[in-house]
Amino acid sequence: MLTLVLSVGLVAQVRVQITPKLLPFEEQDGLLMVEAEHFHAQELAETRRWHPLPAKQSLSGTEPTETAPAASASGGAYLHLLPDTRRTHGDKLIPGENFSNQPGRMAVLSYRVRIQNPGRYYVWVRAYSTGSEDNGLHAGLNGEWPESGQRMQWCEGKHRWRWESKQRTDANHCGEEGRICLDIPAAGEHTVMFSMREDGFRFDQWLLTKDPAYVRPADGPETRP
Ligand SMILES: [Ca+2]
Ligand SMILES: [Ca+2]
Repeated sequence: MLTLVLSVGLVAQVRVQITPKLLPFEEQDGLLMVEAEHFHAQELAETRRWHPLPAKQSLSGTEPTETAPAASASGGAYLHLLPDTRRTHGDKLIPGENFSNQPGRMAVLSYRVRIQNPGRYYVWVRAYSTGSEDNGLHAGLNGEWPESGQRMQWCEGKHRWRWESKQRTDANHCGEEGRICLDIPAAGEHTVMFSMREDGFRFDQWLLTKDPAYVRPADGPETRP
């Protein structure tokens, strides 16, 4: 295992682990940061699938031409949930096809983690959104999808990578801070999971922190796909 210490935005220093994805990612000092493209399993991906970009394989019929998000993504790669058939609010919303308000039903990613310090972890995700229909995601743990992991939402920072931890609610469709969290019951190995809410989602990294006052790292540069 190789551990690098990188400077991320305004945050002093964050540990980033480069680990073979079949081995668990290890939490240290209440923090764990993982590249989205380092998942170990993808399930329920018949209708929508996470494609690592830049992709080596051909994505016939759905191959995107965009390169700018990849250039500014951490690790030079990210996941794009394709195909994206609901690009604007005017495109038809089809639950179970281009939208899933229910977590754990479509395009489910799994990541093995090893936790030393159990308890409540706040979930942050680095995403790149260009509109209003590519900015929703669900988080879960060990095959369960608690209310506190549902409906992650991005409204600000379009056309750039942005860390966010907001939950869409009836009161605020752009999301409320401090609500997205997973309660890890015991030390040891667990599986952190993410699933589709909206197709077209671009997913670069995620992190868990025990700090409820975690300061959001700076946005990436504005780029256009
Ligand atoms: Ca979409
Ligand atoms: Ca990445």
